[in-house]
Amino acid sequence: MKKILSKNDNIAVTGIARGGKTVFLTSLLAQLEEFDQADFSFAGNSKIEAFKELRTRSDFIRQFPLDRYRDFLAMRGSWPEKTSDAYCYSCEYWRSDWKFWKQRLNFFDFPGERIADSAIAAVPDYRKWSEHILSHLKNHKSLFEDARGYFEILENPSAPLEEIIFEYKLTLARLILNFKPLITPSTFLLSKEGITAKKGSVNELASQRASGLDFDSEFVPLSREYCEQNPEYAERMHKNFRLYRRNVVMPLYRELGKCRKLIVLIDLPTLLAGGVGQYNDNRQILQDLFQTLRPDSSIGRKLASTIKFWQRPLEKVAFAASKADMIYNDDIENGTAEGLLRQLTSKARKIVPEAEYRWFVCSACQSSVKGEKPYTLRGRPARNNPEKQIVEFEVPRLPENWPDSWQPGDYRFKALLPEVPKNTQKPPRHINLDAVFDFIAN
Ligand SMILES: Nc1nc2c(ncn2[C@@H]2O[C@H](COP(=O)(O)OP(=O)(O)O)[C@@H](O)[C@H]2O)c(=O)[nH]1
Ligand SMILES: [Mg+2]
Repeated sequence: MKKILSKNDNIAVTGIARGGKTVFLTSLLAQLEEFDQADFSFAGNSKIEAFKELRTRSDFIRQFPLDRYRDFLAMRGSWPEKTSDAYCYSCEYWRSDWKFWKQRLNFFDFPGERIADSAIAAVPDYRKWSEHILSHLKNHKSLFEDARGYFEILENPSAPLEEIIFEYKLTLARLILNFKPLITPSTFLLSKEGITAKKGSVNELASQRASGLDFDSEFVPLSREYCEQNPEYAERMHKNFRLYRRNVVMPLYRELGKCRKLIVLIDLPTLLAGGVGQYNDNRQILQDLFQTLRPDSSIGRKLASTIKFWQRPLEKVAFAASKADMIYNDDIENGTAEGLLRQLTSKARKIVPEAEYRWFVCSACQSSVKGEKPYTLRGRPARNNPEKQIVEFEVPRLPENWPDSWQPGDYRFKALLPEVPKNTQKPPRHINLDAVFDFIAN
């Protein structure tokens, strides 16, 4: 019997910027597309045939440029460049273990930083959103310290709007530099083009980044008193807020709302290298994501009333430690890496206990081999290596538990160049990608 019907799944791949989402999707899809050439085992050695890319229809979210990214990895020997903050990709194929159905997967690459905009999605009214953000900044002591200057300027009804906007951006810049999440509008941190705010002084960040869709349509939360005294400013903020909500936030949240399955990428080497601030920040983003996805949380309920698909609960979550090829093999084999992943995600998991959870340590693009000496790897360092030489280098030992405190630079992992066959028919070598797929696609 001809298989004409298809079973559909919507899967969000998420994590913070530079955590490996683009490379993960590129490699996973390459394995499916060139299944015969892949070392990829799922559902008791089932086969995939007739892989087909389908056009996705969205005016706001770009189609994932699979061929382009594959070529980047294979031909140029460099990692894919940043072009957009989010992508969609749909494909369809036959799997030998399914008799009557094709499988259709719709992937959605959702940048974790946008979770800070969940209140913009949930609260369509600009004034209510302003109240919400201001009370959040005021009621959290650690946030209030960075926002003090902003509350002061808002008390002055004759302060020009431009100064107020700049002061809000100084607050956002301070929050970024102090590793505090809730950077909203989140394009201040991660632009629509997928570019993150570079390190710099508070003033530099505030001058370089826009608080909104672009520099011509910035918005910030204003107090009720200030709005009443300056109705024309309030109107302008309202307009720019709506524009941002329509163009940046709602397309992503509508897509996220459709996903009952989630792959959350966690970049252990970067978290260890970045220090405890980065760890806390990432953990908070994760918890906010799960609060948002819970249909009966206060934010979830509001989202369900504006977005059609929000009501259905999450089914499956794969927590995947990405870039395992930067970690020493023994720390993967003895379970240390997975232990760290489990500790980091334990609270998020309890927020939505009904879903099915699994933990994986994987690498989309295995770019190292074990070195001769203990705790060394061999690969091509991405920095200070103009000839792209393969060298043996030391790798930090993973701690068994996340430490009480650690500084940026306490753990020094080496960023690598991708090691991928030039023959684009041969998908990248990977670690454990098939296990993630086996769990999430069934
Ligand atoms: N060694 C190694 N590095 C990786 C891997 N995947 C991603 N990276 C590195 O992480 C960077 C960011 O990856 P990308 O997929 O663009 O992250 P995104 O911002 O989450 O989409 C890349 O430029 C690489 O330097 C991997 O499998 N192995
Ligand atoms: Mg990306």
